[in-house]
Amino acid sequence: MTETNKPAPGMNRRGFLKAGLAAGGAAAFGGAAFSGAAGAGESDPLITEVQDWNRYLGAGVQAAPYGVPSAHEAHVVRRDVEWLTASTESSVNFTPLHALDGIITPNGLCFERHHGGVADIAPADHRLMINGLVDKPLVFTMADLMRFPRENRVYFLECAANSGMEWRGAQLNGCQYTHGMVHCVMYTGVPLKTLLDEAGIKTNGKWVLAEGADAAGMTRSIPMEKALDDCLVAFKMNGEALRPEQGYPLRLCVPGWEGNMWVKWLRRLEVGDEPWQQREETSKYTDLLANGKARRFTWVMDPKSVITSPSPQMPIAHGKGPLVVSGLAWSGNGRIKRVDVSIDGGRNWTTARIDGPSFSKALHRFYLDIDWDGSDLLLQSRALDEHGFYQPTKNALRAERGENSIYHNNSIQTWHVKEDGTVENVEVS
Ligand SMILES: Nc1nc2c(c(=O)[nH]1)N[C@H]1C(S)=C(S)[C@@H](COP(=O)(O)O)O[C@H]1N2
Ligand SMILES: [Mo]
Repeated sequence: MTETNKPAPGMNRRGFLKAGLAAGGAAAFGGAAFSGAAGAGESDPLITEVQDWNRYLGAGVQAAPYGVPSAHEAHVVRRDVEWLTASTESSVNFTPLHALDGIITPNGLCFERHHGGVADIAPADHRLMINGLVDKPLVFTMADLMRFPRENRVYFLECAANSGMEWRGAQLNGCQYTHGMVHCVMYTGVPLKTLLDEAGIKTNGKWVLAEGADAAGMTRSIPMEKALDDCLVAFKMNGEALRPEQGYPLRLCVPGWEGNMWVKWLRRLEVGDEPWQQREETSKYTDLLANGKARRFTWVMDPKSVITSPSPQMPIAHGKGPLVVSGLAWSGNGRIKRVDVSIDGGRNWTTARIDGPSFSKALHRFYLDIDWDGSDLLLQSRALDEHGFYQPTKNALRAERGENSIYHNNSIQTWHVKEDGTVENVEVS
């Protein structure tokens, strides 16, 4: 141990690790760690020579009136898979989960799923109509909506087709592609119940049809129980106006339920006595079973998790020694109670540490801090929610649902970490 990485009097272990890091303190981790910086005795020009950013003034305030990420983060972007869809207007791109931390998705990185492109609507031109089985049909302007009591809530949104390409076997090399049809933001909006109460639901009003103003005219039937429970008519995400891609100026939040129901550019809510059997709840977003019958109205997104780092786009670059294994877990039923991580393909499991806020129907961040010995790993995670529902293996899921499905794949994902630190998507079930 060199003089510099000896703990100062009163310094805790955490402070000691930090001090060791600053000094390139390999000693603290048996020599293998922190090989990026020059070792003791060598001189590091990044320390000994004055750098440009230290010599010259930087950009002034207002250089970027709406800030953008550092140019060094330019690789952290949404990405699409060209062969997946015939056009970009009815398509999807994916959240770069591998490069993010915590539980909130930055607005510019939330995956997009459109069926008819992004509608461009001036707030002054937007209307929300409530009609059907109500005492008093109503039309709200955005200005009207701003006068109702509002709430802030953090929710994940997952497309039912997330991980759909992985049903039959490992396909896409990166959690951005296998699991990136999920995002989690704080919404500000008016509870749907408040608006429905304003119109007055007739006693035979049992369903609500939500309709979008985009070229796709997305329409979905929502049972009244859910509409009156926790649905939100949102106009803000992470504090600022919804992004155009996310439904500006108004979208419906249907917490814990499949993303397709979260109608963007929300323009109409019709109250009815039965579901409307729209395209998106019959021909699409149903689950074709092995016997040829399809499950319908499979709304809740079951417990799921994925290790975001290491992962194919986030290989281990530092060799053996301390390794932060990190990932995300979520459940449409409520909070995540526990996440287990396996490094040997599901034979042995260790409970991971959940860090950060634990909100119902929101992403949860977990960590497992291990000492990697440099050997092959088969990394898996499995989530358990507060209602006792477990994330299944792929085989368990296929035994129940067959091989025809696309939607609602919440099975356990495996990453093969190789000795050189590269990572590949494999199936171990
Ligand atoms: N009006 C409208 N709403 C929509 C869609 C759409 O194409 N049009 N796509 C749905 C689907 S399939 C999903 S998964 C989510 C995606 O939301 P996002 O683009 O904010 O990620 O929006 C849903 N709401
Ligand atoms: Mo979706």
